[in-house]
Amino acid sequence: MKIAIMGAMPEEIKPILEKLDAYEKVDFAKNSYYKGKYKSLDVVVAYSKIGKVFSTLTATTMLEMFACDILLFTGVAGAVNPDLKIGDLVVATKLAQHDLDITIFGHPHGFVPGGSVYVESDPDLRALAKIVAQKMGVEVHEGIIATGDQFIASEERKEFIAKTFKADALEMEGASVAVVCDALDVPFFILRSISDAADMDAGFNFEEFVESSAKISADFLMRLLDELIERLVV
Ligand code: OS5
Repeated sequence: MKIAIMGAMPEEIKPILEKLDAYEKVDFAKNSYYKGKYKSLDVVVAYSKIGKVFSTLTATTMLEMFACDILLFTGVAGAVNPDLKIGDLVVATKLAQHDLDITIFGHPHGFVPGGSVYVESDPDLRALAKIVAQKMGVEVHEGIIATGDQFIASEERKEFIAKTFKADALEMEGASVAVVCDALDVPFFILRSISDAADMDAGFNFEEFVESSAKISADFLMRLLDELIERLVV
């Protein structure tokens, strides 16, 4: 069993790499992949760089070239749901591309023929996350994540995304990773910790909280990995 662990930025995978027992760096397609061991598990860790194109390339590489069996994504997100505060954890139930728009042909936002507006994440991994949250005594929210190639710092755009996709959080990579995993039939899990509220303060808040929120997400992901190992061994 080989697990892919992905982030988009260095900050998002740094706390993961620090917890690996050993790893080697393999360069491919202008990116670095860290092949290593975490306890009994083989893992491949990488940050893709920002956005849907780079995250698609990295997810595909991890599944096809490194032959990973499960993909786990960790990182930060902007809050859409006003109940979500900085540092809160959000597990994606399903993901959509908020900037995919061929509505002029009568299709809904986020839809292209042959695809679907939403891609659902793996229910078993979500259930495991609930067990981990309970054991840790932390609250983990489940919700819809909207993805697009834009850093959102506007109430107007945020409202559009909230209304159109019923999104709870937004970011720039999750839905593209979801499309890749769904197409290749690989179970995936997308976890984000809130770094900002996608509003006019988002730029400042993001810079202030990216590191701490990225660590909250990465630390939870490692606990999920521990739980996965227990279940795979027993
Ligand atoms: O990966 C991008 C999406 N992430 C989630 C997120 C988000 N997405 C959209 N809207 C929001 N309000 C969001 N809040 C959180 C975070 C990330 C956002 S883009 C951040 C770019 C930051 C940056 N720019 N330059 N550097 C960092 C330094 C640098 C310079 C050269 C090469 C590499 C890094």
